[in-house]
Amino acid sequence: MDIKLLNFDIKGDERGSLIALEEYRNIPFEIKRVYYIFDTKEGVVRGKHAHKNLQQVLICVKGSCKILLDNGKERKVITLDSPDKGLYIGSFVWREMYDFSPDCVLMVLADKYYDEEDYIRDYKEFLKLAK
Ligand code: T46
Repeated sequence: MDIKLLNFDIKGDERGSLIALEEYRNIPFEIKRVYYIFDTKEGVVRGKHAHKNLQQVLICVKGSCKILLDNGKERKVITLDSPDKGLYIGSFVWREMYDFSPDCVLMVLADKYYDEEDYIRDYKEFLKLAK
């Protein structure tokens, strides 16, 4: 499955903590877009799609959530619960985000601008394309 867990260095001192994200250093691509998901309501499941050609890194900068990942052959669940953890997701990986804590802020870095044409939103279609 085209996923990878990333661990970011925390620059901490007596004032608190800081994490820096840099393209081609600790983020393995050029960063074209950043978005964040917050205020997610209880019981909500987001995502439920895959991408044809998109690399992303998901970071829970506050709170926690779970990510179900599926490449058509196997499924994994990753918990994101710390701002020093990143989840890299490549193309043709179905993802569902759920179990959001009320304070969750899920930040996502992407290597492409938003393009609705890149989404595979039908699971049966995904299974055909992921073969
Ligand atoms: C992904 C997971 C992790 C934009 O206008 N620009 C954007 O860059 C994005 C990401 C979304 N939108 C609009 C499209 C929809 O009207 O925002 C609305 C919500 O998007 P969506 O339903 O796709 O959100 P999620 O949380 O289901 O999925 C998002 C990303 O779309 C997706 O690429 O991998 O987060």
